[in-house]
Amino acid sequence: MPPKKKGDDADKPPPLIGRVGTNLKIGIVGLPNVGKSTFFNCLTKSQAQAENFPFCTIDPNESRVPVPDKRWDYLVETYEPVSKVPAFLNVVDIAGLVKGAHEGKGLGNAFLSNISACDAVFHCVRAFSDDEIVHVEGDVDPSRDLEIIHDEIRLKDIEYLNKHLEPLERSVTRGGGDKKKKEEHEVLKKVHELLENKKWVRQSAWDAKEIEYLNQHLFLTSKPVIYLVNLSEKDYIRRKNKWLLKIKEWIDANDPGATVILFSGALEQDLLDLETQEERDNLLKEKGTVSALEKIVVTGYKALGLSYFFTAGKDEVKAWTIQNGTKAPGAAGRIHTDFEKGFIMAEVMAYDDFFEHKTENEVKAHGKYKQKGRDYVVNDGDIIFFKFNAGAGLTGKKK
Ligand SMILES: Nc1nc2c(ncn2[C@@H]2O[C@H](COP(=O)(O)OP(=O)(O)OP(=O)(O)O)[C@@H](O)[C@H]2O)c(=O)[nH]1
Ligand SMILES: [Mg+2]
Repeated sequence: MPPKKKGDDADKPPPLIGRVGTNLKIGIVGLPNVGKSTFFNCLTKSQAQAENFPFCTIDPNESRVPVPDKRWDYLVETYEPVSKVPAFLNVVDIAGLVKGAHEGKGLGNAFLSNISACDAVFHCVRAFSDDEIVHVEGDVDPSRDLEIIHDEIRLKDIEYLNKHLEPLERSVTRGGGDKKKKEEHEVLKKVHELLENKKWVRQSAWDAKEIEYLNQHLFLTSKPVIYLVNLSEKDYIRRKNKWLLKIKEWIDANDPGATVILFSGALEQDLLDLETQEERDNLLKEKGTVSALEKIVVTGYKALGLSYFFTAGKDEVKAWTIQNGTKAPGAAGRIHTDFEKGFIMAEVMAYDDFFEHKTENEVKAHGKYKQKGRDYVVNDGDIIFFKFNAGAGLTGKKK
């Protein structure tokens, strides 16, 4: 094995529960016919099939949506670059899931593997009344529906866990198994206890070593969830709905501290049908409300544990997605592997300093233009110029 290069481990972000990478996705999950595809279409300006019958969606639809950011807008205004690339949130519209799904009811287990392929969940729940729109449980009752989905996902994890825990237990109790097996066994026992107590994996504190074992399994219940409540337009505008208190009580009891965002699929659909931004702005003004989509996108992106830094110049203003905690060489590697290999330093301006002083020279004049080494943990919104050794002894600088 070649000797480890200095900094190899030191450059890695701290362990987080979940997949490593920047191409992470958030999946829209909920009962059938609650407006998931309608919401997906509004969010991503796509045209996934959305009709009034359960299980309209079978295969997942995937798209990406730019992450709105005033900082990126300002950099684009300032540099007027040839190329403008914002950060994107990858979103997947998943088939509806019903009670008993973990045992194969409804569309069976396929959708669970679709959730498994995602790294966070938008849990979409219906709180609008409309006799025309079929409800698979017969009537509208969001806290019951939240419970169904929450439970199905947990039960699926129990089923998966038992398959792995039993052989491990046999081997460890027989005195077999190395240190790693024993450690894994301890972690899986803890997972078992949590799940049996109706808790999700992410509702417990885990140390770095435990996270390594968890990440060999990627439990569905380790994924962050954002709850999206679909209201009628009227209820959304007046921020009132007869189910909201019950929803809050359910969240407080089952997922305390979770983020809940109200939206109206009907309103978002009306906005989507308009042709220009001006028309959309006028409609919102007339109704005295705002669209919930921006907040949903930004919150979803954060739930994935992602952030971004900027490169900014006349050629291009670009937001580069990184996992939170990424150090400067890893961030450089997002642009090009050579930048990581030949990393010399990162020249960094915090966005707020750039906004305050308006030009790079003024930021420098105020002593806020910093040169950072390989241990620097990149902050969300940093504007970075990387200096790297281009291999042939050349020194390069990337704007
Ligand atoms: N009144 C009302 N109807 C809605 C709303 N959102 C969606 N619908 C209607 O509900 C029906 C189902 O919408 P979809 O978006 O296909 O629902 P889904 O959750 O993707 O359904 P599946 O793919 O079957 O799981 C469609 O007829 C939509 O027009 C809403 O906010 N209000
Ligand atoms: Mg659908």
